[in-house]
Amino acid sequence: MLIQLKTKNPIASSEITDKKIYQQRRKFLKYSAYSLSTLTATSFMATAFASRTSRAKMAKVQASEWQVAKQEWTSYEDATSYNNYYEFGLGKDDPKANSQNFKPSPWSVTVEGEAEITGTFDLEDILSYQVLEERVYRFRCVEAWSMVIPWVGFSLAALLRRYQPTSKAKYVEFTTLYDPKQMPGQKRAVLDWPYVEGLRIDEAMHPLSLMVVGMYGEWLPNQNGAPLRLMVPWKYGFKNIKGIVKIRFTERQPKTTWNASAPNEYGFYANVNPKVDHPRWRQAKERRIGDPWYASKRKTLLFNGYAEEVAGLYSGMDLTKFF
Ligand SMILES: Nc1nc2c(c(=O)[nH]1)N[C@H]1C(S)=C(S)[C@@H](COP(=O)(O)O)O[C@H]1N2
Ligand SMILES: [Mo]
Repeated sequence: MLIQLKTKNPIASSEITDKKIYQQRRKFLKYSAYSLSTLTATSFMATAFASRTSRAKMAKVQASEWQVAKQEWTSYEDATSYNNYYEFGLGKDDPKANSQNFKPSPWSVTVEGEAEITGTFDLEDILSYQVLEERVYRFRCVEAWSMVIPWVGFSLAALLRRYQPTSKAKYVEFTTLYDPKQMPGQKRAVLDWPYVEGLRIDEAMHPLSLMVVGMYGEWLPNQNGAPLRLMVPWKYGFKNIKGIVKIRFTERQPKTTWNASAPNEYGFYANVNPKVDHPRWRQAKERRIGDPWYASKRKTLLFNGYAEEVAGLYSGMDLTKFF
């Protein structure tokens, strides 16, 4: 696939760095006739997901590329059954169990705030302008577990630019659907619903920031945030808001849900940093979901391994203070 190089060292191939992503992607865009990256979202839909349940068709398109480091990816089963999505319950297996009747389509997204173009747009319309690609990213939850997941999505920057943010747009805020009938977890006040997350505009515009609509070559399962969720791979998992219905450009830093609920535990930035412990546990190591019970924990990497690409966003900031 576009995001993986065939390296001699099979371990290296498991930790797909972004330089490789860029190099490989560039190559791929030039030479490939079959990649997702050459398809618009609508044709991706049409070819791969004529039926929402069809993984097989997608697998055919990608089979050869998928072999490379497949054994290093978190299994589809783990990634879709060990979830955090409090709208569907607090247990790791609640989101899958309780989201089966959730309706991810039709879906629309409202764009508000400091932008020339605002309004409510059908997701299908949004997707018709975007090029889907697959990106294999490390994913690190603040709870000290991690996964490696092949997401399918499109550049967040490309999406945001279409609305022409004004010079006052310093931040972007994202909001999850509020619908307690469909999302039973919202009947309990465990968080201040709806779930809100946000990024500084330059973080949002960074080429690694991805709007996700699929994983493992199929549409997002409901428990993983269908039909639209964020993936910012150098930040803790809770930044990656699911079920997005609103995007708002703001001048002020958005009030984000986890930060508001426990400001000393969950920062607005939430950049993965092995040296900044959570007040209740250490962050230096992580448990990779799927590793055997006897495997030792893995070292957590600064910016989740994406420091080369993103450290510049935070030059001059005290990363222990702005956590
Ligand atoms: N709306 C919403 N988005 C959310 C959450 C949530 O509870 N509600 N949980 C977050 C957390 S803590 C994590 S670790 C990731 C989990 O994503 P996954 O289940 O796809 O692995 O989603 C994030 N996005
Ligand atoms: Mo998380």
